[in-house]
Amino acid sequence: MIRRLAAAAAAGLLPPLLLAVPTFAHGAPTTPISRSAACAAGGGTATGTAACKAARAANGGPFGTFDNLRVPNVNGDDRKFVPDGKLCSGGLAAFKGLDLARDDFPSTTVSAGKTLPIKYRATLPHEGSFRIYLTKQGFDPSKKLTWGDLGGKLAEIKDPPLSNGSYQMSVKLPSDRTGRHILYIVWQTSSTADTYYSCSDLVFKPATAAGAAPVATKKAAASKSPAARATTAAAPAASPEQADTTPAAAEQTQQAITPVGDQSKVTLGHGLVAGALLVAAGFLAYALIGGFLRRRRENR
Ligand SMILES: [Cu+2]
Repeated sequence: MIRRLAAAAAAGLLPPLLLAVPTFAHGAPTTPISRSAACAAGGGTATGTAACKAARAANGGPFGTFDNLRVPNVNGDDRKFVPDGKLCSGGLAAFKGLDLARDDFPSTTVSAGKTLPIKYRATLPHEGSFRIYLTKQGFDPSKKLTWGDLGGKLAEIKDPPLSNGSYQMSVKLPSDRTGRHILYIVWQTSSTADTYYSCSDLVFKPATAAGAAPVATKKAAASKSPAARATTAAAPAASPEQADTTPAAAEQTQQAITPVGDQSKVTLGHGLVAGALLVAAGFLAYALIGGFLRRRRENR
């Protein structure tokens, strides 16, 4: 009888447990929009854009989830683990489409010399440090990103405040940049073995237009209705002002990404969570099999 109860409980518990597994998620920048947040599963705010379609095609298979671009046991030795030309994917096959050298990934319009706010979506928060790099002046977006393209660190920020499900940071952008660049963020966690990598495409406004608010994202336009998206695509000659979107629109696309909810309180490492789940799964399997065998015996 007890076994049967256990089996019934196990049958009821197993599906939610399995559903819980994909929430072993982690993080990626949404402001400025990262390639993974724009194109990969779960973020996917601009999957319909030509660049994201091309990235998926180049991937040759499904993307990993947007917040899961992580490499274990790097311990600060980024260049050893992430090869030149594969910086945007962290060298991971599940994200290799993000390494494409294209000048039309969803981007954020910014102003040289201004402060750039950064929101790093934390679907599962971890302790750690963010190292923030920017491509040097002269970067050629028609070539794949290499370590040599990046200048020194713009900033290193340890355990920034977490609010509304995102780590909130900011960096001062150099005043000499023009044209298209990539903001490269390395999140080396200290509460797990993982280091996260991301590319956020930036477009520096011409100097004459400087002074306006820096955060405006094309992805917001891309998240509109298919018709609106088509209009956007059909009018590439739009002025910088038209390409910009209001902060409110950018905020809406933030919210389109899976809410974090109570997980913002979770600080367990992946190993602990995975271990606990394994133990739970083992117990449930034992209970299920035990109940099954007992039922067979009773039926004889
Ligand atoms: Cu994580």
